[in-house]
Amino acid sequence: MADTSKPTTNTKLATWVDEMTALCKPDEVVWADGSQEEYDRLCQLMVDGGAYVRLNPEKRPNSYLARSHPSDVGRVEDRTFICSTNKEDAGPTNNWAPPDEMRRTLTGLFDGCMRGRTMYVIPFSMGPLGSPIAKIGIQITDSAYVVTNMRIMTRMGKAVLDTLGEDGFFIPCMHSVGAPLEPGQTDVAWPCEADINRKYIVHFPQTYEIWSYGSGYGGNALLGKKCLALRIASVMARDEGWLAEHMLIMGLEAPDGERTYLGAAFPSACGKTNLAMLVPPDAFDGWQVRTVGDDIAWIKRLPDGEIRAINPEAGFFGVAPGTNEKTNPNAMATITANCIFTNTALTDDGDVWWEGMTEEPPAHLIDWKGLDWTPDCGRPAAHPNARFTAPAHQCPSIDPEWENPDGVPISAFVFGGRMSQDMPLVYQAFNWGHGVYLGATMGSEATAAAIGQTATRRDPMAMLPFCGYNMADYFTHWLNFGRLAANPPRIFRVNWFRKDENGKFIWPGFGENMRVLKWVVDRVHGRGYAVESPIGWMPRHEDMDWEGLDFPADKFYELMAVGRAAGTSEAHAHEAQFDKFFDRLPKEFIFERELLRSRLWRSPERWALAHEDTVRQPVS
Ligand code: TSX
Ligand code: MN
Repeated sequence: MADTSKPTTNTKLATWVDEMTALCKPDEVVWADGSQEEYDRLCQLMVDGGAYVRLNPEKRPNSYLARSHPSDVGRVEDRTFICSTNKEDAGPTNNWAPPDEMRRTLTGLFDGCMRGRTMYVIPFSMGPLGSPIAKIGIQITDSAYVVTNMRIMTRMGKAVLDTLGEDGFFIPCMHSVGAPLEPGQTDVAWPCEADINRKYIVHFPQTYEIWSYGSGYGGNALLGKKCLALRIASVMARDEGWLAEHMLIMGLEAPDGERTYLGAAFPSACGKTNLAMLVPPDAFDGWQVRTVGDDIAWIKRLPDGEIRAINPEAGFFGVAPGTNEKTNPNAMATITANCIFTNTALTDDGDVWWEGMTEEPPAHLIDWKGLDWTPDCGRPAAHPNARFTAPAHQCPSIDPEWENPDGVPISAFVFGGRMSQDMPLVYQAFNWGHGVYLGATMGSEATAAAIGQTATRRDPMAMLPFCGYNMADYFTHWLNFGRLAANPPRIFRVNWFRKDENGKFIWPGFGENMRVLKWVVDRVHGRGYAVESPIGWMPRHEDMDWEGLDFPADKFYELMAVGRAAGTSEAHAHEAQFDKFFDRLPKEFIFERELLRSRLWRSPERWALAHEDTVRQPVS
């Protein structure tokens, strides 16, 4: 007999939901249909519960401010686990626990965890519905915050069940805030597990399963994003021969209409969303930047060897602080309506505010904790990790191809970091293997809070917190992926953050980064000039387009210089970085490191890139 109490004919799904209902013991089960009516109703529920504030519809139509519990404000990396049978398959950079032991722990935690609450079943698609690259997930959650955010961040609801059909495959994603209610117990605005050691973000890579307990925030709770689209998808990608990457996807359209797409990976605090939505300088009349995605790329190699990518998401979950009309006008336009803001401040006229939004802060605000705030009070008004959840289609720079089920063709990968010294503005890898090495050794300076000093933190391909298996195997997978590509994407390193001897940024960044991207595009199409250096192909001053910007050659070479000593110590740091992977590290990486050392060995301490005799090299 067909089970008419469920809006699905998928027996696996129906059985799983029954099992999870029996385990979690909710008061009620609701299948999310993804409708506007449902969204409005759940937002109202959150308003009534005290976690959402409806913003002034004149200022921010159909938008809400959510305030989380002050302890539940970000991803909990220490509590994130990869539970493969063998510890070595999770690798030295992931937390591992034995899967059977973890299953026992989780079963104990989830037993009765939704008492007094509603269990929502959320069918969602990562990627355009029915795309050959897309994957379907089903999230079970007891959080209406999750349902409403997932409706913006994914294709969610009834249509997904239709696509799933009777025997379609889905990734089960279990989530609970971990705060059951006793009969008669009154709820709090933002329920979550207070004890950090009882929070769990767990991935079972062999069965493609996600279990998240105790947190209601961001990547801990919106399981389609980091948990599915990166950690589990990276494992599926390894198993199926594709790539799931922590990359923005952007298209660069030349005045003649030629469009070049690239994927770019940056660690946090490098302005990835700003780059994805970049507005070119006035002098680049006729050039357009088109946004496909700002965070995640799923990249496939077609049978003919062509490389194509989709953005698996349907929205942006962007960091709000620092976003303004200068740093990212397209983001500001994207968030004018239909958004959820989490942990920003609230203005007296019912709008949102965060540090860096305006030059002058308002005279009075309600801060992210709900307290009165004035500019002199000594506390930030918004949490530094405050977010906007915004529909991607509202972005003025969204690419017309962004929902193409076959994705967009990828011509280049860009790896970046935040380096104040020694790392040039841009250079190109010699070949695929060298490029993978550049991605694997990328790093960013972070201030170690305890000592207030900056140290380079290596974050290979910006995937350190997001790779669901051993990173050494991940490097091998990357090397193999390019070998079978018909025309492997060219690989580049960039650094917008070099400082001069006075500690000032040398490069203006933001829109001016278009000049770097134009050189990248020219190189990809075999028409950009570059000279060979020990670390890769580099543009000379005359190889870049300086129209509309006074950036003299000596300043440029200060920005581009790398010396023998710095390069050699960098190579030494790579050795230390890769130590922990010992036997699984691809041997190509040893060769790349020794080649780098050899190239540096007899090179000048500081390259004179402007030298008259330098040979022009138009081959990419
Ligand atoms: O996002 C950034 N990008 C990429 C933009 C497309 N940021 C912000 C990083 C924090 C998230 C940058 N900050 C960039 C950049 O290219 N560059 C810098 C450093 C910088 C900051 C300010 C100025 C110049 C460089 N200049 C003035 O403020 C006048
Ligand atoms: Mn990210």
